[in-house]
Amino acid sequence: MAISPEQRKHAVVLAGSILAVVGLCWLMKVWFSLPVTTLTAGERGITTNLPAEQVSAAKPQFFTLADGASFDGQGKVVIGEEQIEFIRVSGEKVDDKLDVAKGQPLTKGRLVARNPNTFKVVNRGSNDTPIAAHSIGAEVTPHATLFFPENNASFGAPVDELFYLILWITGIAFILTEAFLLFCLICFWDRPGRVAFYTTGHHKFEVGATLLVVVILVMIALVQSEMWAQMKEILPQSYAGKEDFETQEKNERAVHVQVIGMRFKWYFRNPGLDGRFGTGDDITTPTLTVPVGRDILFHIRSQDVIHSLFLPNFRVKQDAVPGMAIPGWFRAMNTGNFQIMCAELCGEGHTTMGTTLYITSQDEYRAWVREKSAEWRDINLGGDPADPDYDPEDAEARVDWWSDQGKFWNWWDNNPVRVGYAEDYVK
Ligand SMILES: [Cu+2]
Repeated sequence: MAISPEQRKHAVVLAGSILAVVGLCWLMKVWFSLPVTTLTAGERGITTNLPAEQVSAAKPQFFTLADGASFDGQGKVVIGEEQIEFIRVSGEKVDDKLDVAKGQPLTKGRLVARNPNTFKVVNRGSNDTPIAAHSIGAEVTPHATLFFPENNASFGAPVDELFYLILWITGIAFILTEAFLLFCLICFWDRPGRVAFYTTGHHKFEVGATLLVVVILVMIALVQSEMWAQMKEILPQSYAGKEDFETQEKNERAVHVQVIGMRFKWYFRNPGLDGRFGTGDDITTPTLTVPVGRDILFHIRSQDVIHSLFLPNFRVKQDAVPGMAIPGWFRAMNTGNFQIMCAELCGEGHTTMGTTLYITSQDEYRAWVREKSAEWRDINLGGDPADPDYDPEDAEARVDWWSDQGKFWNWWDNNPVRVGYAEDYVK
């Protein structure tokens, strides 16, 4: 079969179009995989790579950073009276166009430094000074692979496989259709003497293409059904209110936490040493601390609008819907510090809803609960006046802080929802 010069030209243009689209995809890939470290400032403070032990040693916050937090660009953060010193371990200069680098107060806004800027806290003043637990968060590493942050969930691998399967199918379809579009644009544009070709389409081709799409969608639905059941329907059992903490630990029960989404914060509650939610020894935190290698059961409620708890490293994204207590679970494979975000546009502060998930060893977790639960019992009571360290002002601040925080949990406890989408909801 002889190939006319016209056909050869068309073949070259088609090949060129495919290459052009593949090239654009590659550029997008490079662009989106640029790692970025985000230091979050404002009410919720600054995210650094403070080691987890130091963070969990920090007492719960009872002042916000909005008053007086500043970053002088030399690596110092001032919170009230307290100075926290940072050193930049590596990386280029932080963008000095940002207010924060000029030493202006960090009230709102973000300092974004490109990797490999790593900050290390070298001095955080007195260890006894209560610091916003998530103001000074730990390192939140992007852990980026091509498209995903590193998977750390026991059920994560098939989720990623499904994503890549869909990406391959849609990617190939995208490249072929875009290349064909480019090809048509170039080869069939207006030329002297050329007459437009009138077509009403190709019926068999259309039926075939539609059937192909149906087959692909049904296949994806079948492939993912088991995974969906495992992630969303088969939940670990809760022993909150049935066994105390030590018994639950001995029996390796699922760790049950409650989550409140509100504009614009997440709050997490651990039932504490009595293993029962809604009592004085509950641990309330703006960050989430849970152990590695155990089932983590959570219930999410929203106090206002729809939020979505997003744990990118755990392939968990669960809406918080007003009027519902929605359960979910995951099991971490490795310890580390990970990002928590809100994945539902919930208002002007939506992007500031980020916080940190600490996955600790089981022993560290037990020590953390024992210590924090006792501390929280103290906070609820304003401390023990017999304690040599007892400071009335501190006690007042604690109680104030608690009454501020406690109202969210009072709201939770006093407005039980009867309908989650699972039957096992326990208060
Ligand atoms: Cu939100």
